[in-house]
Amino acid sequence: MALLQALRRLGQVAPVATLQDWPGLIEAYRRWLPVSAATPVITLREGATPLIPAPVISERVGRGVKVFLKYDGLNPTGSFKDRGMTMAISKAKEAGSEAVICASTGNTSAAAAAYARRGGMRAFVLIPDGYVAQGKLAQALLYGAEVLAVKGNFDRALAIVREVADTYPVTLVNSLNPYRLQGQKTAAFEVVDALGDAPDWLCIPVGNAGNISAYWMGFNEYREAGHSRTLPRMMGFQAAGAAPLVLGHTVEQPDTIATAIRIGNPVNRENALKAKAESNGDFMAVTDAEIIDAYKFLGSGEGVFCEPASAASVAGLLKRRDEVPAGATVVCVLTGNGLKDPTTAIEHNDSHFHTGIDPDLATVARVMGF
Ligand code: AN7
Repeated sequence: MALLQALRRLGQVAPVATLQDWPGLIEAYRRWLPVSAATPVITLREGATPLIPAPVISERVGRGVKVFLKYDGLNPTGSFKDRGMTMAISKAKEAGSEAVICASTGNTSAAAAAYARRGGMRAFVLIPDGYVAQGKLAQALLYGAEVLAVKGNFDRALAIVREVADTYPVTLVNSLNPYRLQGQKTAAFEVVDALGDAPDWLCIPVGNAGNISAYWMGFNEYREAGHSRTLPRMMGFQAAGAAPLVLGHTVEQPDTIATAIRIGNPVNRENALKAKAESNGDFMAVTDAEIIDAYKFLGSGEGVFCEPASAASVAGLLKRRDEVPAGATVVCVLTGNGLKDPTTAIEHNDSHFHTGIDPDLATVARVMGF
């Protein structure tokens, strides 16, 4: 850093922002957020994630459509949940809370644990026993959460958590907590800041429907302030086995390989329906096979490793590619990092994995095809 600063003073290096200059999203977007001088900002420098051009997916959609990936898997705990959690935990700390609780399909628990511990608070997380990807469980444990694996799905765990937070001195940090969506709306700000306007379509995976609601809030606030001229169509994609917003009713036994969105009774249903109606958007289901195809294509075609739930946004775009206007700009939100779920990656890929190779040149060259 010192060398870089010296070179800059000499005019040898352009004064571009470095990641070290990024203060985290609360400071970066302070005037858009319900914080004050009295709010202790608990941050891991989340946000400022890259908007990555996706030339191979763009080619597949065709007709001059430009596709970008909002890679929120590069947040400090590897998912978009950090955006909401820096806000929820900072506000809980401001209110004097000593413990937080959430139900989670995995990513919320990792983010809640990291931010709560950083804020000196206890974190209780309820997860559906056996249905949380390995990396997420590892994170919650390593960050020092108290993990309760319940014999039921996410919806059941959330119902219990709501009652606990109503009864005991613990702050709920699921997306029912309004500060979560406030933090998450900053992703829409970043997309507009990067593109110079809103995209034509925003494709996003939908589980509990907090993120689609937060993006819609962010796009609207930015447009009202004159930072963009337009608003995107909000295109929400659910896994076929967990698609309450597509079916129009709660799913009692949600089931999908994309465990992050294995949710049958989304709490932000009304906000999501509003986003859909106001944006002339749509909800659609994508099958597990379509999710896995998009997941593999993102990795081997674009060099981007996301978790299965995130790939639902790209699976959905590919499914509806004929409806995208020629020359349109599309942003697909990649909500979580692929490293969260190594098991699915190892089980679902088209690579050649040669095992038990004798350690000599002749064998290696032969296996390589020389
Ligand atoms: C990677 O962690 O609900 O529609 O408990 O982890 O805002 O719920 C995760 C959700 C998409 C869906 N992609 O977002 C949890 C949890 C990933 C996710 C979603 C989740 P919402």
